[in-house]
Amino acid sequence: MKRASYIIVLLLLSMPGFAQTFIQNISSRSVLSLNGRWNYIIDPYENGYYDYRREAFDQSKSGKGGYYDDKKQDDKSELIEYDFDHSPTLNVPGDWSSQVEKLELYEGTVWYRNKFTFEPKAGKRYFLYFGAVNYESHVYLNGKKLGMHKGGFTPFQFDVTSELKKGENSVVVKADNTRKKEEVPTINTDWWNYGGITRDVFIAETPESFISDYKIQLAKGSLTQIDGFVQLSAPGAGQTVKVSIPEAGIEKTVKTDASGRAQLNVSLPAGKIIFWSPETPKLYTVSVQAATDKITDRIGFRSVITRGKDILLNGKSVFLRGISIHDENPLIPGRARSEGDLKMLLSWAKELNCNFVRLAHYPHNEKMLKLADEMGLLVWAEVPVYWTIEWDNPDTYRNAESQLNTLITRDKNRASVIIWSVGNETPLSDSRYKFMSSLISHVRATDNTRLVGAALEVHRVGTEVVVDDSLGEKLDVTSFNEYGAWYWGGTPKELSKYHFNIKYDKPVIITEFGGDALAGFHGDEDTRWTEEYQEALYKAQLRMLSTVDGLRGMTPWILADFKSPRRPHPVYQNFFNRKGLYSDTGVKKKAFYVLKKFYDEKENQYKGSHVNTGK
Ligand code: GCB
Repeated sequence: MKRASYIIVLLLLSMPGFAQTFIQNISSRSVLSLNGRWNYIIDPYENGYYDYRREAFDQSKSGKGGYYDDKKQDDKSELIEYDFDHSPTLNVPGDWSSQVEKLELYEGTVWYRNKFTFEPKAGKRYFLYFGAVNYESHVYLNGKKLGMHKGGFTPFQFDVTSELKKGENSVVVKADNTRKKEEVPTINTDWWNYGGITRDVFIAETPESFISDYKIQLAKGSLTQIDGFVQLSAPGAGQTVKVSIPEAGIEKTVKTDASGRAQLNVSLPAGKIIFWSPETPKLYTVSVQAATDKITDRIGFRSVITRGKDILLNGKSVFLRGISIHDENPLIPGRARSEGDLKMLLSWAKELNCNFVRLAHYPHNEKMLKLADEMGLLVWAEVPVYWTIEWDNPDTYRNAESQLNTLITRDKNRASVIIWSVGNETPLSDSRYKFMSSLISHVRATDNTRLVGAALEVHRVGTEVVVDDSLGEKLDVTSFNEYGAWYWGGTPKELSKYHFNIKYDKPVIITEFGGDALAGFHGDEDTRWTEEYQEALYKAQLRMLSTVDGLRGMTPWILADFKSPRRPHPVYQNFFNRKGLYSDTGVKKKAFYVLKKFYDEKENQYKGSHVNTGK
């Protein structure tokens, strides 16, 4: 981000009503976890937020009266109609939909309360951090409003240094997962609207003046130069920052400018660095040190660019053997809660012989990206600009850009991330073109070291399948979803008559194809919902896609069955989208082995590949 806009964002974020920007790699700081059982109150009429005239308590003169006061009776005649202490509890992190039967389909407000004891230290600053709350959250500490945040999948935090008390503290969150037309995502999606505090909550400690952000990555297309910056919380020119990577013998001292930012350029010692790749996911311990603060991270170094129809990873042509993944553990079923859940999903992708995952359709847990770094999986990361959102609404645009910005800010040091995606299956129109073009420009201005993609749609002209979306000109890859033999094109055996016509000289990534199969339901290849239909569909798709000139990757839909209210068929779906290669009990379906075989072959074909090999 340019310096001026960085300062404007910081100013904006420090205004009341906005959650503040977060601190890079905050979980590696000294933290007090607030995960555990939180008391909750279901509040469909938002009684704890509005009075009977529907005036918000927290906008009133006294600011009192809401559930966030977490009040107890002062005397026995006092009327108080809520009581967190005697209310039931929910696990945090964890969506409410999967924990309490009556909340499975609930969309509205739930209040959460957690009490904790604390001993603030002099000279330290404290930040209350939320990994994600779906969708709108209002956060209060000891009765005082800290701010609100929108977006169900992005982290946020508040500086609580002056609000924290020695002894007992009470944090209250109003979480509201009401779907709204103007929001991102909008009301219509194909996934469960899991509500609540779905990711970690903690209090992080920093020195008074601290390292707030840094980017330490190879320069665009370079294998010899690290480029980046370190941002300190305190403005002021001439502050010293030292960046070291001991294992690579790198140590560099730089000075900040007036905004507290130091630019970083380091030439790599020739032959000393092992570049990160799925085959060798080498991470280096990188430490960043300022006068009063030090932070370490595990960072990999790799380059990614396109040349013609090739994707070059560290200069070599790569085929992206991918799979799409939702942030959902089908065995719960519910949002992934722990590192174990996330590891399970990525291990399943590894079993399929993937080197790539599409983390659809919104920012996944930060830990997922760290695991992908460790396990050697390339990542397509996405924001929920999904289907038909309000293209003409400036607030909707600001919201989408802010989610994208947070995603990039959070994950920019992850070698695994090679593509930022600005959306999925958005319908052609002028206003949508403008909206999405602005998002693409935003990515390019914020992080030019990755590729930009979007899951586009295709259209059919007779038996020709075309990508007639001019947004394709602005993207680095021609990436699209196509549902031949499921939503169009008849049965799998009829697919052979279709062929693709793609006008761009860019790598092609098929971001979705697939079909539903109920695990254990068998029949012939023409019978929908059988494993045999899905298996035949995968075979026919892979045959058809192998004729696409420039095919350089795919992320079929999807790793595992997932919950969706759009899927009510009582026999085959039972509110699950059944396009998973794994069932909701973790059993592999027949199509799994078809894709794995294809990936094994691709792996061999691309072994030791140099520029312009592969089809
Ligand atoms: C799509 C969407 C994805 C759906 C999938 C389906 O095109 O991108 O979110 O779940 O199709 O199963 O229909």
